[in-house]
Amino acid sequence: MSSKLLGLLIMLCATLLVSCHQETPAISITDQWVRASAEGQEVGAAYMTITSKSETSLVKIDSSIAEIVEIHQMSIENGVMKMRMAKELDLKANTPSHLAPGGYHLMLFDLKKPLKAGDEVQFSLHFKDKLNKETVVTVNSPVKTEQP
Ligand SMILES: [Cu+2]
Repeated sequence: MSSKLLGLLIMLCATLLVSCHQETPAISITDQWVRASAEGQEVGAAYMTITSKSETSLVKIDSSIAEIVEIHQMSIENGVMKMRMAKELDLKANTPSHLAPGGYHLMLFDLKKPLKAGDEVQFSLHFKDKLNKETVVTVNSPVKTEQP
């Protein structure tokens, strides 16, 4: 094989590796949205589907619109709706976690301004895996009046 051809092959392999790596992000966020707030309302809720290629945990969330963002779980106990704070949200590999009305959601406290339909809210999601490696994923969520 000529060295020229070999060089071309190496280059081709490198290109393939790079493009392959870019196609599948380690953590992907889909179906994200934030519920529009009513006048005078100081709390809000955000929803999304999170899928990670490997086991990890959502440990912290920052937002452009709220001072504090907590992970909450809603459930019905003895006919009473309860909301409980979860310190973190554990994600299994390749298993989508649905944050949706009636279940898990992100609770936004001390809104800096009303959540108006058509606006966008930015979130920085901090994940920590078993080796304590942190990954930050930024996502823009549209504000909607009802579940899309
Ligand atoms: Cu809540």
